[in-house]
Amino acid sequence: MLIRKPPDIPASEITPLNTYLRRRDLLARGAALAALAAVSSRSTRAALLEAKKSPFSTNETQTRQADATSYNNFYEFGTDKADPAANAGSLKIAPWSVKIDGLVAKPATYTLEDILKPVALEERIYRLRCVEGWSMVIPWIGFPLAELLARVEPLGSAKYVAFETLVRPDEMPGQRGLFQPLPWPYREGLRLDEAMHPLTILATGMYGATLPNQNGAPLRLVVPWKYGFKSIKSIVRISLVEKQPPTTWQALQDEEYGFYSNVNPEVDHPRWSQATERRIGEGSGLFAKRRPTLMFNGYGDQVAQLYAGLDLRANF
Ligand SMILES: Nc1nc2c(c(=O)[nH]1)N[C@H]1C(S)=C(S)[C@@H](COP(=O)(O)O)O[C@H]1N2
Ligand SMILES: [Mo]
Repeated sequence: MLIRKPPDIPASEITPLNTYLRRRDLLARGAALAALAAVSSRSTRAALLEAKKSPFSTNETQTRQADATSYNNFYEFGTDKADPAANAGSLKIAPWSVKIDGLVAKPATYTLEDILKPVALEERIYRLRCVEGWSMVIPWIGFPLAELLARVEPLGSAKYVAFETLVRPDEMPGQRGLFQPLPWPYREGLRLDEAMHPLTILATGMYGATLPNQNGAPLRLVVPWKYGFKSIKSIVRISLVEKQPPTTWQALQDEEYGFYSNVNPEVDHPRWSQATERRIGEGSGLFAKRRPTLMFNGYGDQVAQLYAGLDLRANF
């Protein structure tokens, strides 16, 4: 497995990642708690943070790492599934900072290192279901978004959270030239209670390593009960706002892509059914096995109460 150095962390401080990987073997052999991921700063002694296997993880078969890192949607690098893996190497992910602004008591621009210093990383094995009708099971490494939001102290007037990916045409071929598939920056949004839900994470890694650029390095959202496009990659700005923020896919086609975009087998996309899905790695073409798509992608026990009283056909 290729282990890349997390951005901005000197090699001398990276040893604990190896510890983490060694302990992952223990986990595989059945040890209850183990995994260790490390984030440390240059100035303070290396802090070792316990990355436990989350109780929120699914025990379904994981998608092959090679598939999860070569079949991607990241339109900043092109619209074909193979484009992000081919082109995302040009993205410079260090240094990286995220501006958190809007309706918060403590707006801040955090470096990636600032963001990671106090958090305990966890491995979360989540399904990712794309609106196009395919799904994967990916072992993410990350931490609840709620922990970061708490640090900036959202004001009572904050009702939604808006996210933006960076605009950097020099490094992102999909952002230059005549044909640009989307308006930039790529934007997404969540209601504040969705953003604060314990299943909503910011991921910094997958498969025991830092995130490959094509999967949204160095920091991306993962919201497992919503279609994949809500899980915005390579985030540079998070804004707490009062009104429902515009999102990229809604701006492009609001008949087809709603704000909520909860995985819902009962609400079809106008051009295709959402009742079933193809699990990547389980055959293709004529031999593709299709699985039933589950309401809220199978996370209904945890999230259905967020939508009590909301008409999910009108609010798709
Ligand atoms: N910035 C940005 N984020 C994005 C996208 C994108 O084009 N740009 N595509 C989305 C879509 S449609 C999906 S299905 C997931 C795919 O994540 P993965 O490539 O890690 O599987 O990323 C989402 N996040
Ligand atoms: Mo998607």
